[in-house]
Amino acid sequence: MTAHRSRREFLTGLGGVAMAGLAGCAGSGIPGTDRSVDRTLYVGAYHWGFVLLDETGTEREQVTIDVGSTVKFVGFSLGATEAVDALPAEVRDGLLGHEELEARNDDRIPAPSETYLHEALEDAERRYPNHSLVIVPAGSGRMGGGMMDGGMMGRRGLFLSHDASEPTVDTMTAGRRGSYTIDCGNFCGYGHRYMNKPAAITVR
Ligand SMILES: [Cu+2]
Repeated sequence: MTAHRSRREFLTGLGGVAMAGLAGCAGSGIPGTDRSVDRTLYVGAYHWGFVLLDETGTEREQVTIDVGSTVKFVGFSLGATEAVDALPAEVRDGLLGHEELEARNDDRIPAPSETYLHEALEDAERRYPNHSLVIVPAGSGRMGGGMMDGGMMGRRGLFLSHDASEPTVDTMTAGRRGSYTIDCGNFCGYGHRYMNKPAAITVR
């Protein structure tokens, strides 16, 4: 298998936005710590949030990286069993189960007026099973809460399929200091607009 890994500046460019085209390449090999990069960060997506883990499998609310350093992002849907199985064991062990994730939703996301949050969740998992990973400057917001189909700056980020057989890996350089939010760029149902991790990455 050819390891066609993409490298690009991240956290630079138009208006300070961020990564990434659809070029994140599945198939770039074992998603473990890579000595050719400064950091490896693991980002798991679920309806409706992200978990961010470092190289030790510790979940982090916030990670600080040095400007100019190279970061490998390993993205995956928590529902993609094969992709999760391909993660390093310590990262897999650091992941939360479905019930814990749903409890987080209950804390963070208001129920829709017409139904229960759980019903909205099941509906979304069935009808809009996929997410994507986008990194945007913190506080930039999303126009209208929807970044589907191009969305803001025309970037959809790394696509995270619910049935991916391996994680989606992309390596980037942190080109600009600032605070960045992890966001979902693929419409994923009722809670999509709550699916973000504000100011999760600081480039110093
Ligand atoms: Cu999503």
